[in-house]
Amino acid sequence: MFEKILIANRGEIALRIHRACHEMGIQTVAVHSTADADAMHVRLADESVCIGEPAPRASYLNAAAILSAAELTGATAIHPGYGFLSENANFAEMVEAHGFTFIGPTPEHIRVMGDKLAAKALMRDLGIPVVPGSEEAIEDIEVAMRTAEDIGYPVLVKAAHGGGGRGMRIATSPQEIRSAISIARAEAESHFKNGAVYLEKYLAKPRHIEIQILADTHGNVVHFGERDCSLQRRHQKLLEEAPSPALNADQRAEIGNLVSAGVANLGYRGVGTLEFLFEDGVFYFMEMNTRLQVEHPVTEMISGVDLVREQIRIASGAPLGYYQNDIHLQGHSIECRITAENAKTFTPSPGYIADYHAPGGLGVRIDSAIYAGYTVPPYYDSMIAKLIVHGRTRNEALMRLRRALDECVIDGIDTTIPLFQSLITDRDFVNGDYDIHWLERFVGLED
Ligand code: MV4
Repeated sequence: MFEKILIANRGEIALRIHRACHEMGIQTVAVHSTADADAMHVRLADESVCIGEPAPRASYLNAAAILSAAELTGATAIHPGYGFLSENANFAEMVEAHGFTFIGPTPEHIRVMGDKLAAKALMRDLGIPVVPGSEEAIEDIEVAMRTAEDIGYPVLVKAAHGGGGRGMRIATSPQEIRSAISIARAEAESHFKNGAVYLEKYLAKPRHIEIQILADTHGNVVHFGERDCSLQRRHQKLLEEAPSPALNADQRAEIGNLVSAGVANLGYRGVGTLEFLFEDGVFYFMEMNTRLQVEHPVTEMISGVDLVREQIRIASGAPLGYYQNDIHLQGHSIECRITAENAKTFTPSPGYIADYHAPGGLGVRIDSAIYAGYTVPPYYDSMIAKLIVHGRTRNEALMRLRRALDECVIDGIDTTIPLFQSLITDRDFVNGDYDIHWLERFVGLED
């Protein structure tokens, strides 16, 4: 097992990884920008190294500085967390080339999943249902027209190397195809430096359902069921829950087993998430994330498995040590991503936190790196805390979430707590009756 791990991240996820390391008797090295000298992830780590100026490019994305910090402190493995360098295949390659262990999948698996078309082709060949669409990037408008006729309108033009909904355009008829392609291509070119686009059947009211898997280097793969991440605003998730109110046990087992079998044939290692759109009882694979995800705690709460501990064990070559039959999903978990933003306008609200009180009690978990007297810097993601609850039933989890939100004190900055307080009284939400477009409407009605 590793003696010392460098955590190449900041905020709550750096703390989350530190906690798993310390429970395993592993020393931690924090890296930080000049803006984060007083951050909790630095205070709790055994050692820390300043790696640059506040701008992410200069610090948390600075691969050379991070490798130097590992060399300097004698860390033998690097955990990238989420965001930043976590899905950068070149970084994973550099880490290994310098003799460190990258706590994550192989660079090859990261790279192929970054190419949406290649990922879809791979998954289809592994027996996983994918969204119908073009199998290659669009080169010829006539071919694109024929593909669109085959799959049926409306169709969606998507960026092959995209993400976050950029480079996406709907075409509802043949007349709209040409312009949809050129607009999507231009957007993809400017945002991803790659103008490759492809076609998919447009699903009007799906849910976003993702399956968590874990694979060791001995060929064992297990799944932990799904998370429902349909509640998003501008492609940012606000609230996630597990299990999904929309799935039954048979549907869960069926997609879970398909995914596990596919991932076993991939020869994948570590944690992974397969994202699906789910409509009218049918799953359609969209993308695979090769990192630990923000919302991983809801899966931990219903499974009792520490996913970060498992990542570290797998990276060290240890076998899983349990089978699918040993995994029992219990109760219901909900996560709220609390951000430093105005709850009505979503205007960023960085600044000084004068007072802070975290809720607690049975079934309540806070993953956060804030403290009373902390100043939220303006340079990074606005998420300041994840409030995660667990209950025996969805209703118990909802009641617990309501009282935990009411207990929470974060003074000095605006937060999105009031938005969650209003969301959890909404009838549709309480009934679990929502799709990927529901939250934008709800937020629109709020102001
Ligand atoms: C789709 C879709 C409908 N049909 N693909 C948005 C981000 C990107 N990763 C995939 N996205 C979508 N792809 C087909 N064929 C609708 C969306 C979508 C969406 C997906 C998940 C969660 C929220 C969303 C909000 C708007 C659009």
